[in-house]
Amino acid sequence: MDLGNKLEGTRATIETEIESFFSSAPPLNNSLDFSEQVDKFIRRNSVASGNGGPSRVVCVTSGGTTVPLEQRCVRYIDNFSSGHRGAASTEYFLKAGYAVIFLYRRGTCQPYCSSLPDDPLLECFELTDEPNIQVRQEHSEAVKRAISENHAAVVEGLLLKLPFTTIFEYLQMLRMIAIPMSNLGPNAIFYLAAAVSDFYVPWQSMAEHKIQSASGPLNMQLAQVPKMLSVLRRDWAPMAFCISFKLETDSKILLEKAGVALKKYKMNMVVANELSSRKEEVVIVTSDGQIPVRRNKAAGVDDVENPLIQLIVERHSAHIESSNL
Ligand code: 9Z3
Repeated sequence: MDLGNKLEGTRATIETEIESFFSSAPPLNNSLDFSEQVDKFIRRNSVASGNGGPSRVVCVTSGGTTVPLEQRCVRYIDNFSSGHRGAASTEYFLKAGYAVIFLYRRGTCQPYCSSLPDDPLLECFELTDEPNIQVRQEHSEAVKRAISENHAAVVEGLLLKLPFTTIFEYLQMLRMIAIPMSNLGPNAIFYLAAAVSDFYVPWQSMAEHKIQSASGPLNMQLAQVPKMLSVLRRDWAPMAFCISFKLETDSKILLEKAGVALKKYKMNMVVANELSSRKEEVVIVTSDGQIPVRRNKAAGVDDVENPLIQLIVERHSAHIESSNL
């Protein structure tokens, strides 16, 4: 078999796996409503922006996907991600003039909430003369800022928040966002910070009811989740600026694996991060080299997402210019 035929064969296998993933996944509960919201948001943000320039829209994915072990799910496998990266990045993209589709795991960090106490509702408010409540003095500035910034973004139609839980929901939603976003051509960004499951139990081979412990030790075979990055790039949104993330716990293999992902999935950038240092440093891997990006408290840069998004915005501008030549 020559190389051309072999590549064709691999591509056909991946396509079959992807097709079977989607056709066997439990359908989204509210898929019509979801599509309408997404289409409306993209249409609204595809007209020229206030400064006359083209509107830019970014889909930020955030948080980890779950893999249910039972159809009536009692147990699931989870993927680590607090959602901090996605939430903070969303704030910086909004600040840079982007409209943001924030596809996030239910219950993970939200934009503008990082300065609130961990348990915002109970910690932020106090009872005054019943039935009134008020924001506690010590939290009032942070709460006011969070409410007004979030409100402004939502009311101006620049922030659309869409929650997922399972790998089935996440990938169906990503596809339903990516296809209409392709109308934005090079003005669209995919910033794929969600921690996506690599292995799953196909719906049709999953137990319907709670797996019984009386049956003894559990043996399960997990199937591989088909890699959607290649179809995202090739079929769903071919002109978009695509940024994926590579997470490892072993720093020795991190950059090499990020480089492989960059080429294999034809990403514009891969952001490489190690679990323990992810809040301090990331390395942006591109076809013309590696750029370390660090949090630098001394220089007043309080998180790594601030310089990261600045750099992405610059590179995205260059991508738009070169696509328009
Ligand atoms: C990341 O690497 C994110 O930066 C983190 C952010 C999940 C580490 P936190 O949410 O952490 O702020 O707590 N996300 C991508 C992880 C991932 O699943 N990447 C896949 C891989 O490494 C490629 S799509 O194979």
